[in-house]
Amino acid sequence: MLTLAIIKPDAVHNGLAGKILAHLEAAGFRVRAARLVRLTTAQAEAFYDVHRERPFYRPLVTFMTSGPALALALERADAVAHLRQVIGATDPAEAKPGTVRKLYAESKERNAIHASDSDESARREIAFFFPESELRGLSGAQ
Ligand code: 3AN
Repeated sequence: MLTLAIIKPDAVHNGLAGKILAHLEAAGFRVRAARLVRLTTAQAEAFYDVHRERPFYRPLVTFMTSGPALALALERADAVAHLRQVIGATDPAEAKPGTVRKLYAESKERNAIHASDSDESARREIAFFFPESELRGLSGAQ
């Protein structure tokens, strides 16, 4: 099974990408595809389209386009649910000890990492960053 993570611009800017990736690998995830991306406004708007009506949508798009981010296709049994546990709650103040967001996030918006919230989202979000040709042969990708 695959899921998508994005190490967000705050974490990349703060030099935490390597530590977060090591954390994910130690949690049993294997990197199956990776890309450092600088999202355009149109791309960030499309990626977060479900939040279009929310008050935090515009600041979120601005933040996600503010610098490079690291998109990762990660493989593990029960990948989606497990990654959500490993990253912790959206707000680092509410995240459990030892989670990525508790350890590395600055705030509810600048919260270090994104993870897909369902298998359907994972398929859509992986396709958003990685062409099928790069994922061919990866279990769960098709
Ligand atoms: P998660 O990333 O935990 O799945 P979502 O999908 O509800 O959270 O929200 C997407 C992103 O929008 C979050 N990662 C966070 O950066 C931002 N966000 C969510 N809720 C808020 C909020 N109340 N204030 C500011 N930013 C928020």
